[in-house]
Amino acid sequence: MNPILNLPKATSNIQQAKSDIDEFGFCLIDNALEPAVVDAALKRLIEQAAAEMDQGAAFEDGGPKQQWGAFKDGKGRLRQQAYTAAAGGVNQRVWMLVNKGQIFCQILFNESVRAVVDHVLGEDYLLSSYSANIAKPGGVAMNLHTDQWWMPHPTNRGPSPVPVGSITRERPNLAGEDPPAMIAPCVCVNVMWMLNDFSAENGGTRFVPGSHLRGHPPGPMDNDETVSAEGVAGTAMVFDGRLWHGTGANISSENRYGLLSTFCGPQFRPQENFTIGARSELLAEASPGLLALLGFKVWSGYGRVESPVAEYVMQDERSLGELRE
Ligand SMILES: O=C(O)CCC(=O)C(=O)O
Repeated sequence: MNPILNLPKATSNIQQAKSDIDEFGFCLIDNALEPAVVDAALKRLIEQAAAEMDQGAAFEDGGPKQQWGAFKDGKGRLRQQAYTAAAGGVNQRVWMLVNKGQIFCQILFNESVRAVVDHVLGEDYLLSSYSANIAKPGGVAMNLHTDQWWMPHPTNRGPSPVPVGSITRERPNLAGEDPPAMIAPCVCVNVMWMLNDFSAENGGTRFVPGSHLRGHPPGPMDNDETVSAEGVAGTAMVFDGRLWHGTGANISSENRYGLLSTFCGPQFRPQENFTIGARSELLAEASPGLLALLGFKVWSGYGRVESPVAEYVMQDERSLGELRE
C-alpha cells in the first residue's frame, strides 16, 4: 500500500473495517479465511478451472485486446467477441461458483465479512455474482470501472439525462455537474477473497481509494493514481460498488487466485441468474439463508410467481396459467 496516503491496513477489528469502507471505499479483513478453507477452496478452484479448460468451456479475458465488459461497440451493437486464449484472453474466469463446490457456499457465510456487507447494504440483499478470477502472467490491467455502473444518479426535476432503460456501460446516467451535488448510495458490495498472496506484481486488484464518493464512474479524462490490493492468502478485501477498480497487470511468473462475490440490494437485478442456473442438487440441500441470497426469497412481493405473500419461490414453480370453470 502507498504509505503516504495512510490507507487502511488489514484488520480483524470489524468496527475499524466498517469505518474504513465508509471512508475509503474498501477495507481489508485479516485472516477472513482460515488456512484449511483457503487450501480447500484453492484446490477445488484449480481443479474446476482445469476441467473447464479441457472441456473447451473456459472463459478467458484480460489480454491486451480482450477487455472484459466491452460488450458493445460505439454504435451500441453487441460485439461477438470470443473470450478464449485463441482470441487473446489470458486470465481465466470461473463463473457460478455456488454450483462448483460446497466450500464456495461456505465462504459466503463468513461472519466478519458479512458483518461489513450488512453494515453497508442492510438486512436484505442478494448475491449478484460469485466467480473466480485467475489473473495469469501476461494479463494486462483491466479498465477501471465501478460495480454499479447501471445505477441511476439523483437528478433534477426535469427528465433524466439518460432514461433508465437506456443506461449502458458505455453510457452511464451522470448527474451533469462535476462534482455532483448529490450522489447515488452504495447499492452493491464486492468481496475479493484472496486464495494466494496478492501483490502489485501478480495483479492485485488496483483501485482509487476514496473514489466511491466521486459520484461518477471513471471517464477517459480521469487518470488518478491507483494503489494495489495486497494481502496474504485468506485476506478479504470488501469494497463499495462505487469504488473505481480493476484487475492489476500480472507481471510476475505466478497465477493470482481470487474469488469475487458481489452482493446487491434486493431491488436490483443480479449479474448471474441463480434462480435458473442454480443446480437442483445445490437447492435440495440449501439453507434458507442461501436460498435468500440466490433470489428464491420473495422481497416485499417482488420475485414472486403468484401470491405476493409467499415467502419463497421454487425453481420449477409455474403460475396457474389459463384456467376455466
Ligand atoms: O480480479 C480483480 O482483481 C478485479 C476484477 C473486477 O474488477 C471485475 O471482474 O469486475
